[in-house]
Amino acid sequence: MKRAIVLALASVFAVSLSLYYGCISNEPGSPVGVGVPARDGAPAGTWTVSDSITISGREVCGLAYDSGYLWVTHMPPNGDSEHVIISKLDPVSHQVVSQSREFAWNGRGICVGNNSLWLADALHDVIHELDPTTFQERSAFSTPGSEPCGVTFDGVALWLTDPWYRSVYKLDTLGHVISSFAIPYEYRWALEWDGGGMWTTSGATTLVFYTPSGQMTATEELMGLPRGVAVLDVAFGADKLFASSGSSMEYAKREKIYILEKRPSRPQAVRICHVPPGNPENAHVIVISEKAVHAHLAHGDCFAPEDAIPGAPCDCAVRH
Ligand SMILES: [Ca+2]
Repeated sequence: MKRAIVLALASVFAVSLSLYYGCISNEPGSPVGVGVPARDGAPAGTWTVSDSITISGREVCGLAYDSGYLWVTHMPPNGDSEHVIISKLDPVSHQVVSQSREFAWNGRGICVGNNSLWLADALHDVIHELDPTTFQERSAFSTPGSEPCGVTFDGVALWLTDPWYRSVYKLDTLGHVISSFAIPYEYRWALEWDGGGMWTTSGATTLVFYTPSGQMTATEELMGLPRGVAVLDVAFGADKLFASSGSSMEYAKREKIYILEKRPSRPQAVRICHVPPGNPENAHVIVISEKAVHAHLAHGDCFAPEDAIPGAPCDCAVRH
């Protein structure tokens, strides 16, 4: 998947979050933009909204994807954060396959691992381990911080983001802290393992990739989300990205799971004044891929005006 380089963001969401979002009770500070290099070898592209799933009358919080199904934590509207339900959804048909009873928890992040569901409960500051078939609680342990949000599983260990404590923790499945790294107190609610590291939110519609040692190595912007949406949690699956939103003042946006697909970015066509080696009088305009620009400039070509006609004579001594 791609890691576009992005400079973020807007700041209005921070205010509306604390007022209108039940899943997140603490108010984040001003968001900080980050612009960091893309991960090596990552294909370019842009996550763009292609569809959405609605859970009527509920605010969608945590998201996880496993074996073709989406696991969703959701709450009643208007800031009620003590009545979470977990739904297992088919993201293709949008049908609910199974659903838990209501728990008196502030259910935020959710993930699947070791054949259990793990749910971050920000009311009791614990992670609950549940049977994914019966939704019976198997165990629970206290979290090291006080605002457990996103939780994800790397195949062996759990990772937990706690924006209030400004930390991401690596935990074993008994809750012992293996390691941690620092994060800013801005938007770091989401957590989703992806190969050698994890994505979290770093802005209203921006994701940032952290290595397990806490280095930010990529950012991505999520495109096409309705105005006012701030992404709460994300899940990857079936070449799609699923995103929940809780910050919008418009309730309908908080009922949605947005489905985004990666659109490959096409290289831009660039007009160049091509100077044939040894034959500068024959310089003429050509159209090339932006990827080839460097090589052309290196042998004496120059940029042509954007409206230059291909084939027309040109002169690199003239400044365009
Ligand atoms: Ca997630």
